[in-house]
Amino acid sequence: MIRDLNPAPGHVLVIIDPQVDFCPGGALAVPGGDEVMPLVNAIARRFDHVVITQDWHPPTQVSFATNHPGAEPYGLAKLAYGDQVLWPDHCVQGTPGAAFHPDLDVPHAELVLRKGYNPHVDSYSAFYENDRTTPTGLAGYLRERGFRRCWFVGLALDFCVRYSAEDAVREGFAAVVIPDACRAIDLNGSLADTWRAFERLGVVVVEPPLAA
Ligand code: VGL
Ligand code: ZN
Repeated sequence: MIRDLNPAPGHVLVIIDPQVDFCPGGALAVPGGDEVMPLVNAIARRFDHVVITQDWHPPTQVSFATNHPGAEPYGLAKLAYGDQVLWPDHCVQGTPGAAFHPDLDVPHAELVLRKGYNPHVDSYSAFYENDRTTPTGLAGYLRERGFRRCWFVGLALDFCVRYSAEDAVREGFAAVVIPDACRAIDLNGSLADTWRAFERLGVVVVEPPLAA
């Protein structure tokens, strides 16, 4: 029911990785990534509670192709925890590319959650690192605050937004994704896989404008 999709008590907006490096001109540019900022800002104004995640890698991060001699970005590495896509160096801690995009305007965000700081394990999801077992602490934070439904916007739809929404459902939250306020990388069918995963897990996909 549409009315249930409107932000309400117990709802939190989670803005995923709205960072310079994921926008055109950045180190891991998502096509159109900068275009989402005005809509993200407008959606955020409707929420009393907002959390922002920040991809925050050390230069030694295992998902950087530069840390695998001879490897190319966008290839795969077989790591102890499974296959890991290798990325261009991006969102390195303290660098301009790791900063939030200058058009992001969400002063009332209550938590900035950094992820991907473990050199040995990447972290797409806001809830679990890519070993799928190391928690970031977000589930406990959201539960302790009494939130029941997480709404997701940001970058990239088929990586960090996808895994965050899936893990939200696994952690017992209702999950809603607003694709208009997301952009995708679309690597080897990852976007089609994302829609299938959302369907399978019961992640709700909505288009704005939300009902008044
Ligand atoms: C992301 C690839 C690597 C994302 C982060 O935010 O979707 N993708 N690091
Ligand atoms: Zn990253």
